Amino acid sequence: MEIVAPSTEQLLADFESKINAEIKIEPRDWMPEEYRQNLIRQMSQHAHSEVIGMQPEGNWITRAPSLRSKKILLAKIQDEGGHGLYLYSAAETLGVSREQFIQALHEGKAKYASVFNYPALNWADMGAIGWLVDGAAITNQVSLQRTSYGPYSRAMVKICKEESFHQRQGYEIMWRMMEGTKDQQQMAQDALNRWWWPALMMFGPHDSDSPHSTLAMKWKIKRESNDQLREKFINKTIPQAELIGLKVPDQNLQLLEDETYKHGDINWDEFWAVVKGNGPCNQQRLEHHIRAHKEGAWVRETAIASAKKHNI
Ligand code: BYC
Repeated sequence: MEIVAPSTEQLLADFESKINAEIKIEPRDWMPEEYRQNLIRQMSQHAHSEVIGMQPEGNWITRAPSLRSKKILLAKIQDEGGHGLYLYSAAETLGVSREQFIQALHEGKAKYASVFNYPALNWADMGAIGWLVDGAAITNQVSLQRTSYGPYSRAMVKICKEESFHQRQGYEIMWRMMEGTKDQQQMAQDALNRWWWPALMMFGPHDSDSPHSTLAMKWKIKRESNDQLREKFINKTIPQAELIGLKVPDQNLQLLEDETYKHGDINWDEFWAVVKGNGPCNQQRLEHHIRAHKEGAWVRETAIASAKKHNI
């Protein structure tokens, strides 16, 4: 009997019926090239965000106000490095090597979350980053646990467990500062003022200006849109701010009849400037990564030599 290879139309129909039936797409399954490319882009950017995101907090390990807070911050930052590893490994299943991902980052061809291009000025920023940045990230990542690509989805499950601890450690820092002196309360409010809008920008442009969303939603790479997730985030975060006496820096914030919030206009010019490399710390973040990568070459060489020696 002659075996006939399925046509591209048949392969696409099978792929889409799996997506519709909530069956995960796995690395060896056939997938449309656009699906693969969109995943490579999003997952590698996500991995880079985790690793570059270690920098604003890493700067504060030696200046943490107590041994307890130092240990917690150290563990949190280490987790972020781990998240980068899960995500690079998951992205490598799409046929791109780790070296290629890092090279694209260093050449400015791959992005990472815009929020990490802002400076962390004082200890209250450690609270604001954990509470708002990890809080925004977890809102997005809970949704991505249901993404259609198996390795990405499984990486998200593990990451979300750790991320919820991160969000709470940040909120605890803010809450303790709000119970402190007037100066400490002002520091907490100032950190919220500076991180609020960059955290809202983490969800990306409005749906109407998001070129990748249509396909990503159709093939369930993304399960909720940029605006839907941003709304979820503000609805859970604003009551948390109010509970400890903080005020969200949005003059046009509205509480709607259904008890949900509508935020004021986001400064998209600022967002795109930061995305294009012109934020306050873009150059510093990238230079630091390139330097650390060069200085760490001997670790990679030793690990490879050892793996070869032991036939791993
Ligand atoms: N920053 O069509 P769109 C963490 C770009 S780290 C920079 O909506 P998409 C943590 C976008 O790439 C976790 N660029 O895109 C770590 C695209 O440009 P390209 C971070 C952005 O992909 C340490 C263009 O704008 N989380 O938790 O459908 C310490 C058009 O956008 C951003 C993730 O990475 C941005 N914010 O949707 C503490 C989540 N937004 O690629 C905490 C994974 C958009 O065409 N990523 N752009 O050149 C996603 O869920 C999606 O990629 C996004 C954007 C929702 C971000």
